[in-house]
Amino acid sequence: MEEPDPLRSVLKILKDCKHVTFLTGAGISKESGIPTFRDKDGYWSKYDPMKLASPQGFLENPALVWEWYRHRLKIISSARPNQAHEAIKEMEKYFNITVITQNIDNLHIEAGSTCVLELHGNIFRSRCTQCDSKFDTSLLKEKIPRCPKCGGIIRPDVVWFGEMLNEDLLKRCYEVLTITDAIFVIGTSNQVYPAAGFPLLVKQHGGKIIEINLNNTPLSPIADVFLQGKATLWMKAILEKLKEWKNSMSLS
Ligand code: BV8
Ligand code: ZN
Repeated sequence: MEEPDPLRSVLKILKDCKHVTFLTGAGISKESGIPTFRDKDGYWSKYDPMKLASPQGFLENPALVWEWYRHRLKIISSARPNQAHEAIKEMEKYFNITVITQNIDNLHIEAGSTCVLELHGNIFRSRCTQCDSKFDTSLLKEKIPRCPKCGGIIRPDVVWFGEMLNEDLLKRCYEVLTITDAIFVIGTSNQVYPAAGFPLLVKQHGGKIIEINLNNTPLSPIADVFLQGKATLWMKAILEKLKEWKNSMSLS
Protein backbone atom coordinates (compact mmCIF):
# COMPACT_ATOMS: atom_id res chain seq x y z
CA MET A 1 0.00 0.00 0.00
CA GLU A 2 1.58 3.28 -1.09
CA GLU A 3 2.28 6.00 1.54
CA PRO A 4 -0.62 8.53 1.58
CA ASP A 5 0.42 11.88 0.07
CA PRO A 6 0.86 14.10 3.16
CA LEU A 7 -0.26 17.22 1.29
CA ARG A 8 -3.48 15.47 0.28
CA SER A 9 -4.06 14.54 3.94
CA VAL A 10 -3.55 18.20 4.96
CA LEU A 11 -6.01 19.43 2.29
CA LYS A 12 -8.55 16.81 3.35
CA ILE A 13 -8.38 18.20 6.90
CA LEU A 14 -8.47 21.87 5.82
CA LYS A 15 -11.57 21.35 3.64
CA ASP A 16 -13.71 21.05 6.79
CA CYS A 17 -12.00 23.84 8.75
CA LYS A 18 -13.19 27.30 9.74
CA HIS A 19 -10.80 28.15 12.61
CA VAL A 20 -7.13 27.28 12.04
CA THR A 21 -4.53 27.98 14.74
CA PHE A 22 -0.77 28.11 14.29
CA LEU A 23 1.48 27.31 17.28
CA THR A 24 5.01 28.34 16.33
CA GLY A 25 8.46 28.09 17.91
CA ALA A 26 12.01 29.14 17.13
CA GLY A 27 12.25 26.73 14.16
CA ILE A 28 9.90 28.86 12.04
CA SER A 29 12.36 31.78 12.30
CA LYS A 30 15.50 29.69 11.67
CA GLU A 31 15.27 30.39 7.92
CA SER A 32 15.17 34.11 8.74
CA GLY A 33 18.64 33.67 10.25
CA ILE A 34 17.62 33.52 13.93
CA PRO A 35 19.21 30.69 15.99
CA THR A 36 16.95 28.22 17.82
CA PHE A 37 17.41 27.00 21.40
CA ARG A 38 17.65 23.21 21.39
CA ASP A 39 19.14 22.43 18.00
CA LYS A 40 22.77 21.31 18.16
CA ASP A 41 23.87 24.84 17.16
CA GLY A 42 21.16 26.44 19.31
CA TYR A 43 21.49 28.83 22.25
CA TRP A 44 21.12 26.18 24.97
CA SER A 45 24.08 24.26 23.51
CA LYS A 46 26.30 27.23 24.47
CA TYR A 47 24.54 28.95 27.36
CA ASP A 48 22.76 27.89 30.55
CA PRO A 49 19.06 28.82 30.19
CA MET A 50 18.76 29.33 33.95
CA LYS A 51 21.50 31.99 33.81
CA LEU A 52 20.01 33.84 30.83
CA ALA A 53 16.27 33.15 30.79
CA SER A 54 15.23 33.08 34.46
CA PRO A 55 14.46 35.75 37.09
CA GLN A 56 17.21 34.35 39.34
CA GLY A 57 19.73 34.65 36.52
CA PHE A 58 18.70 38.27 35.93
CA LEU A 59 18.92 39.08 39.64
CA GLU A 60 22.40 37.55 39.85
CA ASN A 61 23.83 39.15 36.73
CA PRO A 62 21.57 41.65 34.93
CA ALA A 63 24.50 42.89 32.81
CA LEU A 64 25.10 39.39 31.38
CA VAL A 65 21.39 38.90 30.60
CA TRP A 66 21.21 42.30 28.96
CA GLU A 67 24.32 41.48 26.88
CA TRP A 68 22.60 38.30 25.63
CA TYR A 69 19.32 40.01 24.78
CA ARG A 70 21.14 42.86 23.00
CA HIS A 71 23.09 40.24 21.01
CA ARG A 72 19.77 38.59 20.04
CA LEU A 73 18.14 41.96 19.31
CA LYS A 74 20.92 42.73 16.82
CA ILE A 75 20.28 39.46 14.94
CA ILE A 76 16.47 39.82 15.13
CA SER A 77 16.52 43.49 13.99
CA SER A 78 18.17 42.47 10.70
CA ALA A 79 15.88 39.45 10.21
CA ARG A 80 12.84 39.53 7.93
CA PRO A 81 9.73 37.33 7.88
CA ASN A 82 10.31 34.25 5.66
CA GLN A 83 7.92 32.38 3.34
CA ALA A 84 6.48 30.41 6.24
CA HIS A 85 5.46 33.57 8.13
CA GLU A 86 4.10 35.01 4.86
CA ALA A 87 2.13 31.86 3.98
CA ILE A 88 0.43 31.96 7.40
CA LYS A 89 -0.58 35.57 6.72
CA GLU A 90 -1.95 34.60 3.28
CA MET A 91 -4.04 31.78 4.75
CA GLU A 92 -6.16 34.47 6.42
CA LYS A 93 -7.92 34.65 3.04
CA TYR A 94 -9.37 31.17 3.61
CA PHE A 95 -9.73 30.67 7.38
CA ASN A 96 -10.11 32.43 10.74
CA ILE A 97 -6.44 32.31 11.70
CA THR A 98 -4.91 32.73 15.15
CA VAL A 99 -1.13 32.64 15.60
CA ILE A 100 0.09 31.59 19.05
CA THR A 101 3.85 32.07 19.04
CA GLN A 102 6.53 31.25 21.59
CA ASN A 103 8.89 33.52 19.63
CA ILE A 104 9.80 37.02 20.78
CA ASP A 105 11.11 38.13 17.36
CA ASN A 106 8.00 40.03 16.15
CA LEU A 107 8.22 38.32 12.71
CA HIS A 108 4.56 37.18 12.58
CA ILE A 109 3.48 40.78 13.26
CA GLU A 110 5.92 42.07 10.64
CA ALA A 111 4.51 39.52 8.16
CA GLY A 112 1.10 41.13 8.71
CA SER A 113 -0.74 38.37 10.61
CA THR A 114 -3.70 40.12 12.25
CA CYS A 115 -4.17 37.93 15.34
CA VAL A 116 -0.86 37.12 17.06
CA LEU A 117 -0.71 35.95 20.68
CA GLU A 118 2.90 36.36 21.89
CA LEU A 119 3.08 33.80 24.72
CA HIS A 120 6.62 34.64 25.81
CA GLY A 121 6.60 38.40 25.11
CA ASN A 122 8.44 40.52 22.57
CA ILE A 123 12.16 41.45 22.52
CA PHE A 124 11.41 44.98 21.21
CA ARG A 125 9.53 45.77 24.43
CA SER A 126 11.14 46.25 27.86
CA ARG A 127 9.58 47.08 31.22
CA CYS A 128 10.57 48.59 34.57
CA THR A 129 10.80 45.94 37.32
CA GLN A 130 9.43 48.46 39.85
CA CYS A 131 6.70 50.56 38.18
CA ASP A 132 6.05 48.42 35.06
CA SER A 133 6.58 51.38 32.67
CA LYS A 134 7.21 50.16 29.12
CA PHE A 135 10.22 51.06 26.96
CA ASP A 136 11.46 50.45 23.39
CA THR A 137 14.39 48.08 23.92
CA SER A 138 16.37 49.51 20.97
CA LEU A 139 16.47 52.96 22.69
CA LEU A 140 17.97 51.63 25.95
CA LYS A 141 21.74 52.18 25.82
CA GLU A 142 23.01 51.73 29.44
CA LYS A 143 24.64 48.43 30.38
CA ILE A 144 21.88 47.91 32.98
CA PRO A 145 19.09 50.32 31.96
CA ARG A 146 17.37 52.28 34.76
CA CYS A 147 13.81 53.64 34.72
CA PRO A 148 13.76 57.46 34.32
CA LYS A 149 10.51 57.56 36.35
CA CYS A 150 11.41 55.54 39.47
CA GLY A 151 15.06 54.46 39.09
CA GLY A 152 14.07 50.77 38.97
CA ILE A 153 16.06 48.30 36.86
CA ILE A 154 14.52 47.76 33.40
CA ARG A 155 14.25 44.18 31.99
CA PRO A 156 13.25 42.67 28.64
CA ASP A 157 9.45 42.23 28.54
CA VAL A 158 9.68 38.47 27.98
CA VAL A 159 8.57 35.44 30.03
CA TRP A 160 11.42 33.55 31.70
CA PHE A 161 11.47 30.03 33.12
CA GLY A 162 9.46 29.80 36.32
CA GLU A 163 7.49 32.97 35.48
CA MET A 164 3.73 32.94 35.00
CA LEU A 165 2.42 33.80 31.57
CA ASN A 166 0.04 36.76 31.18
CA GLU A 167 -3.36 35.63 32.55
CA ASP A 168 -5.50 37.35 29.90
CA LEU A 169 -3.29 36.05 27.10
CA LEU A 170 -3.55 32.48 28.42
CA LYS A 171 -7.34 32.87 28.70
CA ARG A 172 -7.51 33.97 25.06
CA CYS A 173 -5.35 30.99 24.04
CA TYR A 174 -7.61 28.52 25.81
CA GLU A 175 -10.72 30.14 24.27
CA VAL A 176 -9.25 29.91 20.76
CA LEU A 177 -8.03 26.34 21.28
CA THR A 178 -11.55 25.17 22.17
CA ILE A 179 -12.89 26.36 18.78
CA THR A 180 -9.81 25.35 16.77
CA ASP A 181 -10.63 22.86 13.97
CA ALA A 182 -6.97 22.26 13.09
CA ILE A 183 -3.71 23.37 14.74
CA PHE A 184 -0.45 23.60 12.79
CA VAL A 185 2.50 23.11 15.19
CA ILE A 186 5.55 24.49 13.43
CA GLY A 187 9.22 24.62 14.48
CA THR A 188 8.88 23.83 18.16
CA SER A 189 10.48 21.01 20.17
CA ASN A 190 7.26 20.90 22.21
CA GLN A 191 9.15 20.81 25.52
CA VAL A 192 8.14 24.12 27.10
CA TYR A 193 4.84 24.38 28.96
CA PRO A 194 2.13 25.56 28.93
CA ALA A 195 2.54 25.91 25.11
CA ALA A 196 3.49 22.24 24.70
CA GLY A 197 0.14 21.25 26.18
CA PHE A 198 -1.93 23.27 23.68
CA PRO A 199 -2.12 20.78 20.76
CA LEU A 200 -3.57 18.11 23.08
CA LEU A 201 -6.41 20.46 24.03
CA VAL A 202 -7.31 20.73 20.34
CA LYS A 203 -7.22 16.96 19.89
CA GLN A 204 -9.39 16.46 22.98
CA HIS A 205 -12.34 18.22 21.35
CA GLY A 206 -11.87 16.52 18.00
CA GLY A 207 -9.58 19.03 16.29
CA LYS A 208 -6.69 17.87 14.10
CA ILE A 209 -2.93 18.29 14.65
CA ILE A 210 -0.59 18.98 11.73
CA GLU A 211 3.08 19.14 12.77
CA ILE A 212 5.89 20.60 10.64
CA ASN A 213 9.40 19.98 11.94
CA LEU A 214 12.83 18.87 10.71
CA ASN A 215 12.75 16.12 13.36
CA ASN A 216 10.29 14.08 15.39
CA THR A 217 9.21 15.65 18.69
CA PRO A 218 7.18 14.37 21.69
CA LEU A 219 4.08 15.57 19.82
CA SER A 220 4.75 13.64 16.59
CA PRO A 221 3.19 10.31 17.71
CA ILE A 222 -0.20 11.97 18.24
CA ALA A 223 -0.10 14.31 15.22
CA ASP A 224 -2.69 13.52 12.51
CA VAL A 225 -0.13 14.57 9.89
CA PHE A 226 3.64 14.93 10.41
CA LEU A 227 5.43 16.87 7.66
CA GLN A 228 9.15 16.36 8.04
CA GLY A 229 11.23 19.20 6.61
CA LYS A 230 11.62 22.96 6.48
CA ALA A 231 8.73 25.21 7.50
CA THR A 232 9.13 27.43 4.41
CA LEU A 233 8.97 24.53 1.93
CA TRP A 234 5.95 22.86 3.51
CA MET A 235 4.00 26.08 4.10
CA LYS A 236 4.62 27.21 0.51
CA ALA A 237 3.44 23.83 -0.82
CA ILE A 238 0.32 23.84 1.38
CA LEU A 239 -0.59 27.36 0.27
CA GLU A 240 -0.17 26.42 -3.40
CA LYS A 241 -2.45 23.38 -3.01
CA LEU A 242 -4.98 25.49 -1.12
CA LYS A 243 -5.08 28.10 -3.89
CA GLU A 244 -5.55 25.39 -6.57
CA TRP A 245 -8.37 23.84 -4.58
CA LYS A 246 -10.10 27.17 -3.90
CA ASN A 247 -9.84 28.11 -7.63
CA SER A 248 -11.30 24.75 -8.66
CA MET A 249 -14.15 25.35 -6.20
CA SER A 250 -14.90 28.80 -7.61
CA LEU A 251 -14.87 27.35 -11.17
CA SER A 252 -17.34 24.57 -10.25
C1 BV8 B 1 5.27 28.55 33.60
C2 BV8 B 1 12.30 33.37 27.20
C3 BV8 B 1 3.96 28.41 35.57
C4 BV8 B 1 11.92 34.15 26.02
C5 BV8 B 1 11.82 31.00 27.32
C6 BV8 B 1 8.62 20.35 34.80
C7 BV8 B 1 7.77 19.75 33.90
C8 BV8 B 1 6.98 20.51 33.04
C9 BV8 B 1 7.05 21.89 33.08
C10 BV8 B 1 7.91 22.48 33.97
C11 BV8 B 1 8.70 21.73 34.82
N1 BV8 B 1 9.45 22.60 35.56
C12 BV8 B 1 9.14 23.86 35.20
C13 BV8 B 1 8.22 23.80 34.24
C14 BV8 B 1 7.59 24.90 33.54
C15 BV8 B 1 8.56 25.44 32.48
C16 BV8 B 1 8.87 24.39 31.46
O1 BV8 B 1 8.05 24.06 30.63
N2 BV8 B 1 10.10 23.84 31.51
C17 BV8 B 1 10.44 22.79 30.57
C18 BV8 B 1 11.72 23.14 29.83
C19 BV8 B 1 10.52 21.49 31.33
N3 BV8 B 1 7.80 26.51 31.87
C20 BV8 B 1 7.83 27.73 32.43
O2 BV8 B 1 8.54 28.03 33.37
C21 BV8 B 1 6.86 28.72 31.81
N4 BV8 B 1 6.12 29.30 32.90
O3 BV8 B 1 5.07 27.38 33.36
O4 BV8 B 1 4.69 29.21 34.67
C22 BV8 B 1 4.98 27.71 36.42
C23 BV8 B 1 5.80 28.48 37.22
C24 BV8 B 1 6.74 27.83 38.04
C25 BV8 B 1 6.89 26.42 37.98
C26 BV8 B 1 6.07 25.66 37.13
C27 BV8 B 1 5.12 26.31 36.34
C28 BV8 B 1 7.62 29.81 31.09
C29 BV8 B 1 8.21 29.24 29.83
C30 BV8 B 1 8.85 30.38 29.03
C31 BV8 B 1 10.31 30.18 29.01
N5 BV8 B 1 10.92 31.24 28.20
N6 BV8 B 1 12.54 31.99 26.77
C32 BV8 B 1 13.12 34.19 25.10
O5 BV8 B 1 14.17 34.68 25.53
O6 BV8 B 1 12.97 33.72 23.95
S1 BV8 B 1 12.16 29.40 26.82
C33 BV8 B 1 12.50 29.22 25.18
O7 BV8 B 1 11.91 27.96 24.81
C34 BV8 B 1 11.86 30.21 24.24
O8 BV8 B 1 10.85 31.01 24.82
C35 BV8 B 1 11.19 29.32 23.20
O9 BV8 B 1 10.14 29.96 22.63
C36 BV8 B 1 10.78 28.18 24.02
C37 BV8 B 1 10.42 26.94 23.26
O10 BV8 B 1 11.52 26.56 22.43
P1 BV8 B 1 11.19 26.27 20.88
O11 BV8 B 1 10.54 27.48 20.33
O12 BV8 B 1 10.45 24.99 20.77
O13 BV8 B 1 12.63 26.16 20.25
P2 BV8 B 1 13.60 24.88 20.25
O14 BV8 B 1 14.95 25.36 19.90
O15 BV8 B 1 13.39 24.11 21.51
O16 BV8 B 1 13.05 23.95 19.06
C38 BV8 B 1 13.14 24.40 17.73
C39 BV8 B 1 12.47 23.33 16.88
O17 BV8 B 1 12.43 23.79 15.52
C40 BV8 B 1 13.20 22.01 16.86
O18 BV8 B 1 12.26 20.96 17.07
C41 BV8 B 1 13.81 21.92 15.44
O19 BV8 B 1 13.82 20.58 14.96
C42 BV8 B 1 12.83 22.73 14.66
N7 BV8 B 1 13.38 23.39 13.46
C43 BV8 B 1 14.61 23.95 13.30
N8 BV8 B 1 14.71 24.50 12.06
C44 BV8 B 1 13.52 24.29 11.44
C45 BV8 B 1 12.67 23.57 12.33
N9 BV8 B 1 11.43 23.19 11.99
C46 BV8 B 1 10.99 23.53 10.75
N10 BV8 B 1 11.73 24.22 9.84
C47 BV8 B 1 13.00 24.60 10.16
N11 BV8 B 1 13.74 25.26 9.25
ZN1 ZN C 1 9.99 52.51 36.95
